[in-house]
Amino acid sequence: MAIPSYAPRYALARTVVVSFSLLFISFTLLFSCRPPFKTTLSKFSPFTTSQTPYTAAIIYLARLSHADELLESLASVNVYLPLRDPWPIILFHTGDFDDTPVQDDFLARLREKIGGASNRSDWDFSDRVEFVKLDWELPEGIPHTKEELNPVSPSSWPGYHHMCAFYSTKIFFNPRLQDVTYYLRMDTDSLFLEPLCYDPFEVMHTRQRSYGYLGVGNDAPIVTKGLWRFIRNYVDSHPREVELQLNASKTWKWPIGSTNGDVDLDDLSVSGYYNNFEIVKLEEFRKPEVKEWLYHLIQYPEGFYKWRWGDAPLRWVTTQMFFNIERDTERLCGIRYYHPYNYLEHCDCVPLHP
Ligand SMILES: Nc1nc2c(ncn2[C@@H]2O[C@H](COP(=O)(O)OP(=O)(O)OP(=O)(O)O)[C@@H](O)[C@H]2O)c(=O)[nH]1
Ligand SMILES: [Mg+2]
Repeated sequence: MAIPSYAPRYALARTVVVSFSLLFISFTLLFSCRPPFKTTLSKFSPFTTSQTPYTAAIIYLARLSHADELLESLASVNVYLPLRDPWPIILFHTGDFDDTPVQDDFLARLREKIGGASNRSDWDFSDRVEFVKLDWELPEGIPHTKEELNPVSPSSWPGYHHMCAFYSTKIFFNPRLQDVTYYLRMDTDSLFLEPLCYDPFEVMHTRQRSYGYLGVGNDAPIVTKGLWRFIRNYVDSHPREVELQLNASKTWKWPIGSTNGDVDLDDLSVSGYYNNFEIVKLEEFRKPEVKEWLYHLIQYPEGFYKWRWGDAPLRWVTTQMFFNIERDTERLCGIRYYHPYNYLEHCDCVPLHP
């Protein structure tokens, strides 16, 4: 008779054990497969930005006379730059690549150099190359001969000066880049030396950066004459938009001794990014306050065409004036890169999603 008397208690115990087991399994499944809501948000929110669409391009300012070094540089892009998508490679030029036979010959040489299709893309690397012509004209308001203008760097006048004006200001408004989110600039004498362990566009996009760079140097006072005063005047006339930002910046330094006249500003160099490699989020440089500054620069053509103000210091000044350097800029580590006269401190390559 023990059996009947124990049966209900056993059934009760079994129900309790089964219920607890089911409850335990449900909780285990719930928490192991789907983390709590808060965890889900914090764990995945950094990547949600990389889900928003973006477009990118690799750009060069090219010269037929430097075709050999350009081919070397392109070959290094093909081999060492891992990109999520086969973004276009835009070769801006000023007419020397305009004829179809010239373009065809260059592309044939490129194919010969890199040996056919890239191993990372369905597209042949050379199919991604585009030629885009720029019309460079000397601006109004300055003499159009070297003798009258007397530039500080006559041997490179006017080509190099056009280049500085182009990369400092006009590039952001070039029609071909209108729908491009990020460009990566290379110069014909820029080279990647080893494979990179991440896609730099993905890093910029995921971390919501506006400017990516490798290092900072400076331009000699011989080619920055008048620039410090030009900056000072602009900042003085924009106390809220620009001066506050500069004062808050940990990286911006006004020249010491300049306010009491102890130092001649024209004897002082201006810092500059080594922007022969850079990644730019174009829309950030098209904001009204940045545009106003860039327009102010264009309105003073002597800056570029007589004093040869460079795009490197002007990129530094522009980002300092309008960006929060810690939040908006990215030092892109781990890129083994060569460009003449640049001394880059190495920092390790860390994959974006280790
Ligand atoms: N079409 C064209 N391109 C130019 C001219 N001058 C420079 N460039 C290009 O602009 C980019 C920067 O020029 P670089 O001469 O390399 O300038 P840099 O790096 O400041 O100077 P270096 O230290 O001599 O390399 C390169 O891709 C050049 O090919 C020019 O007169 N015409
Ligand atoms: Mg160069």
